Amino acid sequence: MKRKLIAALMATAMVAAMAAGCAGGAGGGSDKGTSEGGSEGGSEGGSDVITVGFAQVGAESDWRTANSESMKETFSEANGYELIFDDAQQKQENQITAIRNFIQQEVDYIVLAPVTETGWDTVLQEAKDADIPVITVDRMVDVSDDSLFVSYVGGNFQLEGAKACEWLKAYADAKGIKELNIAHIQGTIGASAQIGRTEGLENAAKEYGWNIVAQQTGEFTQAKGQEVMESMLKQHDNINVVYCENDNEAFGAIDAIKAAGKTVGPDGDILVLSFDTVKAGIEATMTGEIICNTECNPLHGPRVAELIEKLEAGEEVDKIAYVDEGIFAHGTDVAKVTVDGTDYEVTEVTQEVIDGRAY
Ligand code: GYE
Repeated sequence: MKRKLIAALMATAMVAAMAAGCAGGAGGGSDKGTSEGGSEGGSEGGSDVITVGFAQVGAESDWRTANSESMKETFSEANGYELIFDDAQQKQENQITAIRNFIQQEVDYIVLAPVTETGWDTVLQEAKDADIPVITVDRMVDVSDDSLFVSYVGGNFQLEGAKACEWLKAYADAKGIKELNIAHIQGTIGASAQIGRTEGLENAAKEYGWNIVAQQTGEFTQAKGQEVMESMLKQHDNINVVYCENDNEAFGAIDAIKAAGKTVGPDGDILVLSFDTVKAGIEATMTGEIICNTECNPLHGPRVAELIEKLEAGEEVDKIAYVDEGIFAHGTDVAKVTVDGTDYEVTEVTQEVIDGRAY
């Protein structure tokens, strides 16, 4: 790919600025993006270093931390990359600014984990006009022209939601639970992970006659999950299931439930379902505090690198590359779930399972 003269000049200018004692962020940017080592160290012009601008969502959850680590580890100087990492603090406008900065810096690739799905047409057109390929990762964009991004790699959130709900249906049947009164703590509204997981629950509630007694966003954070659960418990005394759209919300919800004098788990008052299976989440699944945890794999660094390698070699890449994900539960009451004719085996969480996991 085109090695960018301006990027090299900027790197040189930045080294000069630093030598002069000006600690600083990426040139021209008003956001607080951290230039992870790369821009000062890496590209003494002329090398084959590939510059990647990564517009990350934020640092809202354990999942996100694992995801950022995976990206930083993969796009390292040692691997031949210069990574410009921008943390948007869950704000789309920050991501748009970051992308414009990446375009100015003439990066080789833009990698975008979009906070929400809509609102990307203009800035992605700017990237296209500048001839910079955009790879979307983790969450999807909803754009009128599909050529505005090269590829999507990440979870299939509709499928995740459907798997979780099929598990709940089978579990309720196995345990003879007749009535489900569900508190629904959603993710960031408009994010792919929220849209798909919510769709799964709403479809199942309609089909199986479940009551969604309350529905509110917990913004994928533990603090908000706790706050929302507290207020839902005050308003409804019949909640027997909480469907949290990620592990951190579940941690907060569990704290709120306990603080209200209620219990969680297979023999408790409330069943907690969650998504992600981060370390603390899978551990809580072993104890039953989270009864079912649908996996969402955050280790996207190597997957994006593979895409970039293919593009560098002039090869075709899949437009959508969903990651295979499992479903984990406390106990063995449900052995498998079936969605659209495909069976998914449910893994009972044991210490061995926990020890064998990569994140
Ligand atoms: O489930 C949540 C994070 O987009 C899949 O974002 C991701 C979600 C993940 O904050 O924990």
